[in-house]
Amino acid sequence: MFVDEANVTLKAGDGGNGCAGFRREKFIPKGGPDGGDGGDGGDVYIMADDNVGDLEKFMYTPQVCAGDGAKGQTRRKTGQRGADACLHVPPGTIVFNCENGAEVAEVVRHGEKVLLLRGGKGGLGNVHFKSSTNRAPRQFTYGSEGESGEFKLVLKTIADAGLVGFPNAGKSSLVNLITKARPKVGSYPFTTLHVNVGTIEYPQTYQRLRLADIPGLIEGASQNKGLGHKFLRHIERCKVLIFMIDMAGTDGRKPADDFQNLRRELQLYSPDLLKKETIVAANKMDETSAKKNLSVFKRKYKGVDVIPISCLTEEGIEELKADIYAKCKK
Ligand SMILES: Nc1nc2c(ncn2[C@@H]2O[C@H](COP(=O)(O)OP(=O)(O)OP(=O)(O)O)[C@@H](O)[C@H]2O)c(=O)[nH]1
Ligand SMILES: [Mg+2]
Repeated sequence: MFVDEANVTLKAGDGGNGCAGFRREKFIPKGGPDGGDGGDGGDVYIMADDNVGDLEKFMYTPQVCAGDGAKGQTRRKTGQRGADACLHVPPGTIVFNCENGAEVAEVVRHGEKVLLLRGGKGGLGNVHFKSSTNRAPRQFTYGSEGESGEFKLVLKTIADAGLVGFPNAGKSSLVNLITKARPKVGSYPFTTLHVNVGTIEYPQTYQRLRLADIPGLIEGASQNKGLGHKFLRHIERCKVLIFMIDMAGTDGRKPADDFQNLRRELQLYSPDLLKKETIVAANKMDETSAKKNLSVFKRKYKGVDVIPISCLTEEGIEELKADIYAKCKK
C-alpha cells in the first residue's frame, strides 16, 4: 500500500508544575523555600527523511504526543524537560491545519525540520515568591498546556521528471527499463495504482535523476473518471514532463488526439503543468502502424520535441535518457 495522505492529531507536552518545598536540614531551622520550577513540555516537529517512502505509518498511529515536563522538586531542582516528538515523513510532505485548511509547513530536503507545536512552559517553584514580607511562601504556578491540533499530511513527490499518459501507453515499462525501480507492467488499463519513483543513473557524469511514474489518466479524469487526477500532484514539482503516447494506436486510439486530450486534462488540473519542459515519448515504434501515426503526429505538432522509442526493442531509449537529462539541467 502506498499512502500519500493522512490525518494526524498532534499534541505538544504540558509544562510541569512548579514545586512548593522548604529546605529541611539538620541544624538549619526554617531553611526557607526551595521548590524548583517545572520542566518545559516537549515540542512537536516534522522532518523530511529520505528513508521514509510514504505516510502509511500515520494510518496506524494517527496520534503523536510529545512528553510532558516533569514537576519541579525541592532543593531548587528544575523538573526534566519533556521529550520532543518528531514526525519522520518523506521529502515533499506538506502539512495543513484541519481547522482552517491553511498550509502550515512543508519539508522538501532530507533533514529539513520544522516546528509544528510548542510545548507548554514549566510552572514556577515557590523560591520565586520569596519576599521581605513573605519569607515562607507556599505559592507556585502550574505548568501551561502544550499546543495541540489536527493536521493533514499530504505528500507531493519530489522528482525531476514525471511520466503522464493514458493507461497502457508503456509508462511503467519505461521506468523498468531505465531505472532500478520495478513497477508492475500489464496489458490491461490501470496496472499502476500509485506513484513509483525510480532513479535514472548517468554513469558518464555521475548524475542521478528521479523519474516518477503515475497511474494512467483518462479523458474526464478531472471529473474523477478512472482514478481521477489526484495523482497529478505528484508531478507538480517536476521540471520535465514526459508525455507517453502509444504511437501504435492500440485498440483504435488516435495518438494525435491522445496528446491533445492529455494536455487538456493537465490544463484542467493546473495550467502551470503545461508550462513545464515537455518531451513526447512516441512509444511502441516496433509495431507496424506506428510509423504512419508518427508522421501524422509530427505534422500536427511541429514545434514539439518527439522521440520515437520502443520499450520492447529498446530503440531510442538512450536518446530519450539524454534528452531527459538535457531538459532537467536546463
Ligand atoms: N509492442 C510494444 N508493447 C509495449 C511497449 N511498451 C509497453 N508495451 C506493452 O504495453 C502494455 C502496457 O504497458 P505498461 O508499462 O504497463 O503501461 P502503463 O502506461 O504503465 O499503464 P498503466 O499503469 O495502466 O497506466 C504492456 O502489455 C506492455 O508489454 C512497446 O514499446 N512495444
Ligand atoms: Mg503503469
